[in-house]
Amino acid sequence: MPDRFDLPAGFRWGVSTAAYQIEGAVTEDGRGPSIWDTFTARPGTVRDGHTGAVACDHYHRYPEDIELMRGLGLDGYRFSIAWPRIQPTGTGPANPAGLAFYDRLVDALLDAGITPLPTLFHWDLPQALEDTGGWLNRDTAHRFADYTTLVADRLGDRVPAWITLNEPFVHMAYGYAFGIHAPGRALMLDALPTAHHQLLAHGLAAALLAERGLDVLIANNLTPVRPASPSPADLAATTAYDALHNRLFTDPLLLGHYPDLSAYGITDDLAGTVHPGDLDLIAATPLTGLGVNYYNPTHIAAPTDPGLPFTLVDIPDAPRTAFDWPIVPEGLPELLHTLHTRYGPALPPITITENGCSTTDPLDDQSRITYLSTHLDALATATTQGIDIRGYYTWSLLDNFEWAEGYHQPFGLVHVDFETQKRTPKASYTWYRDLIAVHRARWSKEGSVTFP
Ligand code: PNW
Repeated sequence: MPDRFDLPAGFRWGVSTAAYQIEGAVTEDGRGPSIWDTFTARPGTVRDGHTGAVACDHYHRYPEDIELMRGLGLDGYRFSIAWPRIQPTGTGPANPAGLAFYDRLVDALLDAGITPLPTLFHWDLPQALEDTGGWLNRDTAHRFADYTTLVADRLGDRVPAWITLNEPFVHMAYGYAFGIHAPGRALMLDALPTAHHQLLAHGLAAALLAERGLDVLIANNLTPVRPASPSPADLAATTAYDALHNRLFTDPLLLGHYPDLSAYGITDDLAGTVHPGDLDLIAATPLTGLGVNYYNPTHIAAPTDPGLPFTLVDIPDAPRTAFDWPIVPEGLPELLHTLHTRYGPALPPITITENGCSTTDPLDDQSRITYLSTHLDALATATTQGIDIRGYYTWSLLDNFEWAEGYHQPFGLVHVDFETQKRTPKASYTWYRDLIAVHRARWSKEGSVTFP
């Protein structure tokens, strides 16, 4: 069986973070309010009333955090740019202090030999744009294009590859359909236009990035979808869920059309939202790579309530993370095979842009090491079966603000004491550092081949 040391030569190792989860400094240097500032201020939204107001104070401590990254020997760092730092109200000229922060960050990363991989939108929409409808409003896609121009013009000389959106499915589902994330809307299937407007934003931004000679990716949280039983009703429900979670956000990019949601009993479809020419625009700029955020598979059964054409059910017998998410490493190659089969030559090279777990382990986080090593071994089986996988960015460098869970789900290779802001590398940090070094030595012509 291939294992993680068999991942290909040139494979890129990284870590991922997102602005609202680590930066803090939410009122500094002219940053405007985002929907997450508004949402976390509302009682009952986030566990124990936690907010990202301070988070890991990365805005001030980024040099220390880059030293931690340098210590890992990373190839790349995936972070996100806070739109409300660049345009405090989501429109108009750039806030110079906001651009300057990311300028410093990028230069410090390059000095450390780490390639910056920014995500333009990781859920922290400027509140002023939410006030005009957020992603329900088609105009937000055009505002995103303006924002992209401002950032790409400033950083594009040093940043080769860009991720447009993080997990548009989760933003639609949690933010607009169920209301458990900002902006806290509970529209159920009426949230569907936010899918199209996010994809339109991707298409507009992708063209602007490509015009500047920059590589374009998107980070989708894709899940292998399995029927709870072989019954026709469970199978039909599985196909419906797969269409809504996976294909809705990938078919338009790679095939140029939406899945036919009405065929799966999703009646509130996108007619009226999709204008002539939109699908051409969304698919026009080829993706340089597809970012895949993988956490776990999803098991689906026939619907039990009339609102949705499926029910999510537990995965029996799987071990669980501290978040109670099932641990199923073989779901990762299963997902990649499905993509390979479904999209064929239209599938661009894949980068795993997130994978990781929360654990309640102390600094000796053996359960995280087991999670990461088993997923990387599973990933290696996919690369040896002809799937082009270019890199792996673990979620996350630091324990951080885990959205509705506040600071209760530590995902970091590095422990953060949120009272003192002291960073302490966990056992998984040392393990990841050694893995990267051994993998690199194995594949470099000069290096000696050693296996632990
Ligand atoms: C991702 N789910 O979110 C996000 O991109 C990160 O910001 C986040 O910290 C990380 O995963 C860990 O949660 C997800 O329920 C949120 O399937 C929810 C799900 C998946 C990903």
